Amino acid sequence: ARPTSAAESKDLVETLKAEIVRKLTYSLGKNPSVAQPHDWVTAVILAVRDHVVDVWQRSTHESYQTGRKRVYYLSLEFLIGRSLADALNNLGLTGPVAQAMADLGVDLGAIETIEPDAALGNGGLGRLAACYLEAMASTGVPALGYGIRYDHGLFKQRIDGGRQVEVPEDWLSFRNPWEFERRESAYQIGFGGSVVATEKPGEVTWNPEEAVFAVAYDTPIVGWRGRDATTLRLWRARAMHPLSLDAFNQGDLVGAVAERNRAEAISKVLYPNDSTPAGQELRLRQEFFFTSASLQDLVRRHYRQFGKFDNLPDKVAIQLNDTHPALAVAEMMRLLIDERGLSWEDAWTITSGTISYTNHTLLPEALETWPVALMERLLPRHMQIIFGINARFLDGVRRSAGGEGVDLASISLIDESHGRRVRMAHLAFVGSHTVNGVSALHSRLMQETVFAPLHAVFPDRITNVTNGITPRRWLFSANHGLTKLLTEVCGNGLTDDIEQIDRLAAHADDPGMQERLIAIRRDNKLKLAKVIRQETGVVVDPAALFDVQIKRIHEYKRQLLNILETIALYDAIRSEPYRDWAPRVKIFAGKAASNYGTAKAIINLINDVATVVNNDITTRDRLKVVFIPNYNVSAAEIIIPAADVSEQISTAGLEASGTGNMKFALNGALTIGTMDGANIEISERVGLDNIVIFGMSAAEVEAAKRNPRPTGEVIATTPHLEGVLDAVAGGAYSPGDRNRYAGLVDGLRANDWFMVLNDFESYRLAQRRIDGLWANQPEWWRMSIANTAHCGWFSADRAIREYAQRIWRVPAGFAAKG
Ligand code: DL6
Repeated sequence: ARPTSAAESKDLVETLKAEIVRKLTYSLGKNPSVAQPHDWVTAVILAVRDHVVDVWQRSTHESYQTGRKRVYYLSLEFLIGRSLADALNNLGLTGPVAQAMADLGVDLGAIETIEPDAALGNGGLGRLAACYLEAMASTGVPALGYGIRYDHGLFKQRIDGGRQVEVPEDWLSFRNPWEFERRESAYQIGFGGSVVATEKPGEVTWNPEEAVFAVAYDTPIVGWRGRDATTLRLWRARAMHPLSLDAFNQGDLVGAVAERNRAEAISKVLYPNDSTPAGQELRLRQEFFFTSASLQDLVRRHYRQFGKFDNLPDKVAIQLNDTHPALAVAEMMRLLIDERGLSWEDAWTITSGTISYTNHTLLPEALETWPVALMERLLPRHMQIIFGINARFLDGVRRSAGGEGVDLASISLIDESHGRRVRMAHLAFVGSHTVNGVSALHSRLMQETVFAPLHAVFPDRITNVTNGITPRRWLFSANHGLTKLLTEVCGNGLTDDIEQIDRLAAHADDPGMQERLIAIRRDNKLKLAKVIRQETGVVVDPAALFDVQIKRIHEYKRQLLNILETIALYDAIRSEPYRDWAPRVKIFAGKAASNYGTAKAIINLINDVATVVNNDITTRDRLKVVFIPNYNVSAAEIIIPAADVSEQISTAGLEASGTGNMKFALNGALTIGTMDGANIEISERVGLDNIVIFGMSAAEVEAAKRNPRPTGEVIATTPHLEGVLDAVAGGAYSPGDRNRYAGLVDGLRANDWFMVLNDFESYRLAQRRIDGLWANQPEWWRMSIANTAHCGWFSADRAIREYAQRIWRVPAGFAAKG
């Protein structure tokens, strides 16, 4: 319970002090006088974890007792970031723990940054999973997230001579104080081998050639006000036989641990790919490993509790976060048929009544497929089951009314056109009762494009749940100044129901309110300016407009468009240095997949442009360009509250939703963006007069791809573009290596697939509109307030309630107002 009097507060601080010192002494074996900063942070986490565990055990026990339906969220990625500040904030312990630490002579703020970012994900998809686990705890939806406990998360990015260098990440090097190892919860995961018929007709046994153990590690995730907690259960791969004694005795030390190395490789490292499938066998092993362990775990738990399976769809909802866990469809069938003796029909009713699938991308190159031959070798029983599902499915369609007209090849789970491959999205689609996209546009495009043939067969299956973000991390924790003002203006109820933030709208034109917001933003910008100076050596002026694009580097996200326009702006300032230019800082951050050459060239170009621009005295007070290295969740928490402009400039139709767009708008940045993903819904909520929209629509992009305008013509008719491209291609920004960007520019000239050239002028004009708005500060802040006031709907709590009601059919424990 939260303290209600000064005496209670004092008692709480004293208790916390004792708890922390106890952890330091008895769990870490350190005396406070010799403890190092990482000892302190570990001791604080251990002490806070005890408070989380109290909540966790209560909620786990309660949901078990009441037999409530539970959600299992399967995701190959959880991009968690740091957990301490979040847990303290949700428990209402931030102040008391800070005081306790201060009494012990330690600055909590300073040591919090020692906690490593748990970067078990690449980008939006993994961060969404982390937001949703916290939101399920905050809305009272009983849930367990399943994933992999990678030894090494997403690589650290260094910038060396302007280029990205990948450095291995090692988040477990100081152990992970949040987790509990569960040796007793270990499952065997088989690979390879053969499938043989048993004596019973129709019954088979899979005899895997190889098996590894999946060992569970549990982390409790506490929700708002510490009312509830969910579990993140991550699997670690362990060898069945860690040491071969035979090989060891013969002196073959490498051979003695070969099995162990092969087994443990499964959970060794996160594939650093975003929007392109990894394709290698190890990835398929990872996918099956965590899917099988998770299903074995939930099936066992269910049977122990209920002693039967026919009620599984009433008690269990399994959400597949993209297709990475799509093998769940086949594995659930295998577990029910081969291991529990159910009939195919009953197993199918249960499987498809339990599973639902979220699609996160329509990029054709990102849709996972696996060669049939590889699946047959690695997962022979699953391949049989997939063939069985496919045969029944196609047969059913063929026999149905109108079935003769259906193009079976387009709906088949097997793609026969590129050497036989299993289409994982089709498998997930057919095996699910509901399939959702992550923004209104994306869900409509799913129906009209990639999934159109399947949508025709199952017209009610695709639905939309627009993504959401947790306001606890992305507003309350990240932006204390704004949160304080908001609770004053909108009332304390805001923290339980973020949609009450709309009360701010009434103050949009109030000069006093605007002044306060300006001061809050300035503080946030000062903090970011300090980080920029530390990380890049560049000094930026907090009075300048901070224009930010932070996300994975990808051609469709169009950092290239941004930097080319920056060059045009630079040229314009130099040619008219005495004009009244709005001073700007162009801020970039993001990682490129290690094998994505074009994305890495774009990072290089941004850094090269930064070097030229930042050293030019003509533009010194008007324009700065910075690339902040090693973008991660913690960096985002500092950058977003300091942004004036949020760049959401993907080629229309290609960004499924975006979630950064929501974080920025909620914190009051103005969006410059295309009509893509959730930008459209942001524009609908904040109003078209409070967002700067430019560029082609998704339909126009499609039309332009079908009937492309020659790029030479586009360049010739677009002011400034030829000069910018020539300068880049000719080495104006890479004087030591004049050819460095010839290939990048040649690629654009050859094919404007991502509409960088086509959208250039519209984007440039939109940026000049931004300049005009910045010059009119009362108007700027009116718009900023409208953004904050109307973005409460993009909360993960709203999204989770939608999933709970419409897809999982599980009641949320807490109503919106807490
Ligand atoms: O749904 C979360 C997030 C969206 O906001 C982004 O728009 C989308 O690009 C991202 N998708 C991926 C794709 N990976 N795969 N597969 O990360 O999902």
